[in-house]
Amino acid sequence: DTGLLELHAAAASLSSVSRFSELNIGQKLNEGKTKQIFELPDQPGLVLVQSKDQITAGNAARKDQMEGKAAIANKTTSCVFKLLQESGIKTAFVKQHSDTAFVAAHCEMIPIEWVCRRVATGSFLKRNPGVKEGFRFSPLKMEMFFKDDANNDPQWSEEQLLEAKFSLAGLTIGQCEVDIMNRSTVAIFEILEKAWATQNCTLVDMKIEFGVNVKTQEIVLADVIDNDSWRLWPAGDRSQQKDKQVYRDLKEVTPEAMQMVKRNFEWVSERVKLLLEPQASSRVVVLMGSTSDMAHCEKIRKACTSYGISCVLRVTSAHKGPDETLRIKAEYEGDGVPTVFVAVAGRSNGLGPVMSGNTAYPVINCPPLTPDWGSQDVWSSLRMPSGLGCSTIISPEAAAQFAAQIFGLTNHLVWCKLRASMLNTWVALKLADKKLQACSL
Ligand SMILES: Nc1ncnc2c1ncn2[C@@H]1O[C@H](COP(=O)(O)OP(=O)(O)O)[C@@H](O)[C@H]1O
Ligand SMILES: *[C@@H]1O[C@H](CO)[C@@H](O)[C@H](O)[C@H]1NC(C)=O
Ligand SMILES: *[C@@H]1O[C@H](CO)[C@@H](O)[C@H](O)[C@H]1NC(C)=O
Ligand SMILES: *[C@@H]1O[C@H](CO)[C@@H](O)[C@H](O)[C@H]1NC(C)=O
Ligand SMILES: CC(=O)N[C@H]1CO[C@H](CO)[C@@H](O)[C@@H]1O
Ligand SMILES: [Mg+2]
Repeated sequence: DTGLLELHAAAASLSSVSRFSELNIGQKLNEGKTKQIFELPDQPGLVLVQSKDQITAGNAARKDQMEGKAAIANKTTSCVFKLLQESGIKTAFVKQHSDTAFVAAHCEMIPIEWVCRRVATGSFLKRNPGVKEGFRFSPLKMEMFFKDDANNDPQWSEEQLLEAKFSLAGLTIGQCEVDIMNRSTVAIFEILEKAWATQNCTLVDMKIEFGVNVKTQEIVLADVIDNDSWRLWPAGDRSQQKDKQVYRDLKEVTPEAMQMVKRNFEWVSERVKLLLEPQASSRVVVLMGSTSDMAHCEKIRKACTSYGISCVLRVTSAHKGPDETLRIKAEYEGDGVPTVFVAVAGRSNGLGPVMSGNTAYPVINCPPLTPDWGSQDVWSSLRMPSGLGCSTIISPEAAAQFAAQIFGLTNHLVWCKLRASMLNTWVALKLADKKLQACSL
């Protein structure tokens, strides 16, 4: 019976905490339907997020214990947060602590569930009669719900959120903060959607929560992303759904049915690990005409590394050693690793055009232009004989970014970094403007 099961779960989570006893766990700060939050006295600004072995639907009207659910949720959350973190999204997640708990930045939570949808299903259909299941939203459909169990989490408009004037960790939630959360939700969805696509799985919709980091006052993705947070349809097929809907749809909660739900959860938590694995290799080969261009090339390499792309530097001159240039080209064409060549040649750039005329791989000219002759020299990278498709990018960082965009078409990890970087740039502009406005008042 449930009482006994709850006891069981409590014992299980206790033992998993004690096995990792190096952490000094302080008092309980908060407890909700699915997790408990503990203070960490030795690590100010951080908390322990402990999952409970309990599954709820219809706002806890249905409550069943599912042994092992906490562990599965933990694995899902830590993999998803790792993917987002490595992509460059700001999250509260710090590190895994045990099977069922992780360490996170202490946040004051903004009591809003942000929902993002690619495909219409579930409650959206009820609230929007006439829309058929499967309708695709491009751009993504955003909704928000005020976390208020007593009133069944009512849908809110942006205006309602603004008028609520929430103040958390000293930050008032105004237009700037709402815009940041809205934009971040879209970026997070797109990153997870791209990652799940590698597993032939459609991310149908997702709900997330943000918190204000009490130390930095930054808005970060917090709480968890686990099975309860999204709908996943393998091969875009609803009948194969691998999410909590399986549980909501159960007619009767039998042990067999709970086993099926658990197997489904396990299916996700097994696959979620694969989201972190590169599905394609990527390599940039920088060819420089002379080592005097080394500093320029190092900038390209550094930027490639930030996208997780390996980068090789070689010295060769198409004018003085064309046989060597073509031999080096063949070396990188021959091993099957997808490659983008970047040609760095000052004065007259023969290197990029010769490469471009002799390989089907993309070639980017990135000439190191000097103030004296730069405006003349650049034409040797721009004005090409017919039949050549090389591009020219002056900034070394931008050349690496363009290579990343090429690889991002097939390498989701690279794409995710580009997407997060776009969001972070947008947020930085927004915050700079907010700060300037505040100063001029
Ligand atoms: N990093 C964090 N810092 C502080 N509180 C958090 C953090 N992550 C989650 N919480 C809060 O912990 C509480 C328990 O979570 P949960 O069981 O999901 O509650 P609920 O049933 O309200 O969704 C919630 O109030 C949640 O917002
Ligand atoms: C999020 O932003 C979009 C685009 O600006 C806007 O149309 C939408 O209403 C916003 N959604 C919410 C829930 O604030
Ligand atoms: C993906 O799903 C489609 C549609 O069901 C299927 O035909 C295809 O074989 C699947 N591909 C992989 C790699 O599983
Ligand atoms: C959770 O994910 C698993 C895969 O681990 C999936 O099989 C299951 O259906 C999901 N459960 C819920 C309730 O979403
Ligand atoms: C029981 C279980 O699966 N625990 C996992 C929680 O998540 C971390 C990080 O992915 C894993 O290392 C644990 O094995
Ligand atoms: Mg919750």
